[in-house]
Amino acid sequence: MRLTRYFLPVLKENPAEAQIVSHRLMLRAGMMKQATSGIYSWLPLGFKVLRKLENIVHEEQMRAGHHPMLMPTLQSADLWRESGRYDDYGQEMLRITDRHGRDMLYGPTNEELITDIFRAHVASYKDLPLTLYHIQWKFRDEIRPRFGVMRGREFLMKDGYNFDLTKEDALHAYNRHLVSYLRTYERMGLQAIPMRADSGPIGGDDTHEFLVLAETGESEVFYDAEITELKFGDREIDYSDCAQCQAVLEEFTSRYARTDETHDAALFDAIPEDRRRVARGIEVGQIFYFGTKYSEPMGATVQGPDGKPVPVHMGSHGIGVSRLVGAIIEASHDERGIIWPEGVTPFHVGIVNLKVGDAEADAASEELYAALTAKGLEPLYDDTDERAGGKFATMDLIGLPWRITVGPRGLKNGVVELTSRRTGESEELSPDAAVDRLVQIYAPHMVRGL
Ligand code: 5CA
Repeated sequence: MRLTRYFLPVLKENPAEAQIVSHRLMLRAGMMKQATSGIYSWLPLGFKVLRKLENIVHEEQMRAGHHPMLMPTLQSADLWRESGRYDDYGQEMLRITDRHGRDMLYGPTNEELITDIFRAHVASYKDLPLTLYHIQWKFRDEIRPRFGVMRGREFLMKDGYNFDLTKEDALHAYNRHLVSYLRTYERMGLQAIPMRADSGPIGGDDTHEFLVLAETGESEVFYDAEITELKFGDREIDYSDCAQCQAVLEEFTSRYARTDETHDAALFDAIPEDRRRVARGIEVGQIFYFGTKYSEPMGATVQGPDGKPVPVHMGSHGIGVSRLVGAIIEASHDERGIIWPEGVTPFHVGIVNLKVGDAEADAASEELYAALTAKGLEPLYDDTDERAGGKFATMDLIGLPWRITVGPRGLKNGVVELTSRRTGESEELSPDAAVDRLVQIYAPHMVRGL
């Protein structure tokens, strides 16, 4: 992409309405614009990040054996009357009446809709286990939408639903989700800690929230400092192996880590004092096992091995995809702007041409652009005639992890400059070597998605 052709409406001033850094930086970097309270338009740069996150989620869900699909945003109230949640959900649910006077709603979550699909098409235990998921916009009429995409009213969620014959099988699905979520967040450059939580309107007793530690987080969290040393890394996992998944769950949840909703002071105080931490966190996901809470009232049964109908055991599993954009920025920025982790950056590298109009600098920039593109990388080429300082400030603000600076002086010696946004360190090397280096850096981060 060439900056002269792109739509990147960066703001010079800090928008007054933004109270936290991610909100401020998303507005300043031209990633989004508020449409109305808690509802945002995603501008091209923000949309690219959102799609990157979706693609990582898809890859990790499919790796775990879960099937992508797409359900609508609008649902009929009838299904929610069957589960008994239509009245329970209260004012957070946006209720709509169509022209025929039928009650509709904008889905805040999809347990009912997916259970309806399941009961229509699955009749035998032989078709289990089954996990279906989608990434779709949700609406919750939050009483206090705030912090930009962090607490929106309309927001993008990955929600997955497992159907199993027994509680044991459903708990394996729970564990599988926990493992796949650990991998997902790490690929996004985040440490998200599973914490025992409260299940709220979704229901059930088994539930973990995934929290990214950040001062601006809305949840108060209590944990054993040892937990922050755990890393999933690139270890192999066989998702069909119950013992392996269970071992990961135990590894990542055996130390104390709870949100304020389930905090137990006595258990917490049993941890050695120097390891006790009280902090704040951003909830970027939650997994639930709720047994037959929906399958029973909605008649989602399968024929068991003995020929008798049994209600299926279910769970649901959510990732706050749009919230993650904010969470990543909260976890990775400095006073100059965003610092995207390689796995989610909207462009892989910025090319800054210091002297647009200079034949050699133009040619070298164009060649770099073509070479990077040929290797499957996406450069953002600043081909504007702004002064160098302004170009650097924009690149720093939008946070691409790498920048190549092309100028007549370096080109005389056959070099360009490769700069890391994170460390600020620069290195002079030939354009070819710069391309090779970037190919190497990004090899583990290439995302295909669906
Ligand atoms: N049906 C279940 C799992 S699919 C469910 O709805 N879970 S949830 O309520 O925990 O939501 C899943 C994730 O969506 C949360 O962990 C959070 O990251 C994100 N989320 C929830 N509410 C909002 C909101 N108002 N704005 C942005 N993200 C939100």
